[in-house]
Amino acid sequence: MRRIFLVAVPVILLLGAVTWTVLALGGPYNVPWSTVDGGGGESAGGSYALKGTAGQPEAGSKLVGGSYGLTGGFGPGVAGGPPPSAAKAVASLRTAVDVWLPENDSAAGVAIGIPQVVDASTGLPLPNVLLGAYAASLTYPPDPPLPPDFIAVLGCRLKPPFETGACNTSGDPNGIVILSGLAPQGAPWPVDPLAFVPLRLLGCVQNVGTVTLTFSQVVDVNGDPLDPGPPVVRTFRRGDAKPDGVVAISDVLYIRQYLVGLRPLGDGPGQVNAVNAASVKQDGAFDKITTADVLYLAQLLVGMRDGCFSLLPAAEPPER
Ligand SMILES: [Ca+2]
Ligand SMILES: [Ca+2]
Repeated sequence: MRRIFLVAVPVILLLGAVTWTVLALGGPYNVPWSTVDGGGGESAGGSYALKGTAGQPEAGSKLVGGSYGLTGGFGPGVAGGPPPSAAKAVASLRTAVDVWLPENDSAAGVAIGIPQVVDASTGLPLPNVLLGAYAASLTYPPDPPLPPDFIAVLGCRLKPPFETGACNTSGDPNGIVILSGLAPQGAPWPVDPLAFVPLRLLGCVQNVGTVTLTFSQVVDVNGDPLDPGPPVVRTFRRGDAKPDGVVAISDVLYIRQYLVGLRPLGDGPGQVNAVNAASVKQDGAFDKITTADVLYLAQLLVGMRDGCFSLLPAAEPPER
């Protein structure tokens, strides 16, 4: 079979994908970053084939006129794409108890936040950056199928000033909550929380459940992208109120001390992990931290409940 290959290197506007970046060297001029999409690849029909390429010859070349310059390049992921953002949004995923409206009920879960915006290179805070919008996902071990570490998401609520947005908890079988929010006037950081997601641990004390927060996009109030930073991963263990990896009498003590105001919630040293504590005994629509959690843990430790907090049959009295 005879095949004719036409290499169309110069035909940039028809087949190429070219990115132009302006080096604004002065004056109020701007050409926004953009692409002309087409791309290379092969088209075939009958005994003919056409191979196209992108506009390599122009990439990296620079046109200069007076005090202005224009540099050609490629799309994202290839050298010559948009310059990396100088600002990085630091993400947080912390455990918390929130009042759930309009039910006016409390719930234990995770608070999603951006507590800080820093220079991506130096790590120093950038106090003048105003946040404009974000998109994120929260992934967790789902049901079904039913792994021993699965976690239930019980809802989602966006918080001011990012109430305008979306919070999709429609039972994704892959265990994903999709979040997005918009603050048209801009919001100074810290914004913590952006949203609150009540969680319930349905595993047993020997299982660890993992929740991962990933910001796919964060922009400032001008629409300029910020480096969204790496994913934030949190692990949970039902009953591990003092989060040290084991369920013990100290966890009973931690919850009791929280209930009488002697110990705070939080993720730091000496603080009570709200999700681990509240999930011991599950409580209707949302899990709360109550004396029932103390009781269930104590019963587990004396052998009255199994590792999943189900009551065990009472032991037979010894024969005489
Ligand atoms: Ca513990
Ligand atoms: Ca509870």
